[in-house]
Amino acid sequence: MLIIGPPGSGKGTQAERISERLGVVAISTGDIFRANVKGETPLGIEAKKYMDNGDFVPDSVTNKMVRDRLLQDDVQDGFLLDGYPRTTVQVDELDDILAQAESRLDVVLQLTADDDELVKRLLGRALDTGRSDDNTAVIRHRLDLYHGQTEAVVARYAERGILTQVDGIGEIDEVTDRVMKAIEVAKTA
Ligand code: B4P
Repeated sequence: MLIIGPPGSGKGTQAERISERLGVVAISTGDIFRANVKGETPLGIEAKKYMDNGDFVPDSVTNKMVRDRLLQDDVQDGFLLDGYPRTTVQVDELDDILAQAESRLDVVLQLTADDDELVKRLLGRALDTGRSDDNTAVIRHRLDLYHGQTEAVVARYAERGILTQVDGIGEIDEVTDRVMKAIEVAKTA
């Protein structure tokens, strides 16, 4: 399954909980990039140039990283991708990877929240973690990219009839309850 949402909608937060409850591996492209930035690997040095400005890391780099990750043994029984695909080029790549693996997506979950709430949450996170991409100008840019590019990704999955929307506003536990119910309904559909 996939979890899609604007920055700050709770993707990473909910992905961790879904992963625990369903026993599926959660893969966050943002986390992989951040681990590489921290380790100062060649991938991290490349990704940092984009992440600090709130830009997407180029599709060529991101696609290769996801392809390599999805070939590993621990995802053969299923996975939850958090933060990928974010562009329609990435949707095409994922289609290709899944076709090769003779696999398919069961559920695409979209977490929704309004921009003002998202800015508030991310500025709150900046105080706790000091993430370099959590400042007002960069957050606004990340939101623009979501509306300009990732909403087209959401539309593609809606056309395929596998999109499930969940309201991301409310207490974290409350959102988790909604998410788990939505997955249950989608699985039996
Ligand atoms: P991500 O790591 O995906 O960052 P994000 O969009 O901010 O989401 P995250 O998962 O961290 O936050 P969440 O909403 O859970 O990406 C970072 C960067 O990596 C991108 O900008 C880009 O440069 C690059 N990148 C990643 N994937 C890419 C791709 N496919 N292609 C190209 N580039 C890519 O939570 C945010 C905060 O809200 C947390 O502090 C949390 O505690 C809080 N929160 C969560 N739920 C809440 C709730 N219900 N109420 C109140 N607060 C809540």
